[in-house]
Amino acid sequence: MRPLVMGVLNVTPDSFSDGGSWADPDAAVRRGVELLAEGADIVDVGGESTRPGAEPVGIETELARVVPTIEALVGEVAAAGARLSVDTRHAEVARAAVEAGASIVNDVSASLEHVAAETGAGWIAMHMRGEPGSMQDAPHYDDVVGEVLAYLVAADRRGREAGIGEIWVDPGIGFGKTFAHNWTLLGALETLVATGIPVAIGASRKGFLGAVLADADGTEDRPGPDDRLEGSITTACWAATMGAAMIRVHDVRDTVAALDAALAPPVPGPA
Ligand code: PMM
Repeated sequence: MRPLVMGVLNVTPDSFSDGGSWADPDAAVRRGVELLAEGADIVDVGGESTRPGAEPVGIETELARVVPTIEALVGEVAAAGARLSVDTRHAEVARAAVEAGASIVNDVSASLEHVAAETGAGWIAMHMRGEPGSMQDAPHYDDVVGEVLAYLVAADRRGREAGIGEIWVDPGIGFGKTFAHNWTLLGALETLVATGIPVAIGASRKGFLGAVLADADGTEDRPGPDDRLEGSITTACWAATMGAAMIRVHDVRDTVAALDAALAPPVPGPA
């Protein structure tokens, strides 16, 4: 079965890939509608960039970005049979977003289980080492797969104890991880899937793909976030084949088409 495709909608001036593109509310809503038309199952609305080195924004700013966007999209999303999630680390923002119509808290801090439990929303618990401002300063693990797995299994347990009915775990590609950590985690995705907890994954347009694509075309020029489509699609298809149940992407139309091709059932050879 094809995993759910979550389309990224960052209502921020500074996210690493689409920052600034949809910062004005009308543009954000138009982009949300576009993501639905491209086949997104979930539209993930974020009002604070978590790119490496990002400065936190105030709660009021985050609320002012996220809530009107969600309110404006609720009808369209329902009509498309899709859902809205809020990408936040802050309880107040998560609560207000669910009140406005989001039904999933996409929590890169894996600390908002009580908000999800109170509001009846689903919860995505993502692994991050440190804070966005400093997380890429020499992250170290003795056993990256074992440590991320243990963290996510513990988060799932906390979520169930809090009474959440829908829990996802996400290894947090790029969040306090080196190039090697990211590839090791992707390579070991099956181990995480084997826990039986639904796995979400977001590798779309991230920096570790730029490094590989530069080698692949031999130019050694690192493509910017908007030119990492091949890597984004390849990792999405890999993750789906390994059993991930949700893939978070910027390029929804291309990813959906590639996933459908990658997961097509085997058919007898040409007649
Ligand atoms: N990555 C980003 C933001 N939110 N949420 C989840 N669950 N998983 C991710 O990998 C993830 C996320 C960073 O990407 P962006 O700046 O393009 O939103």
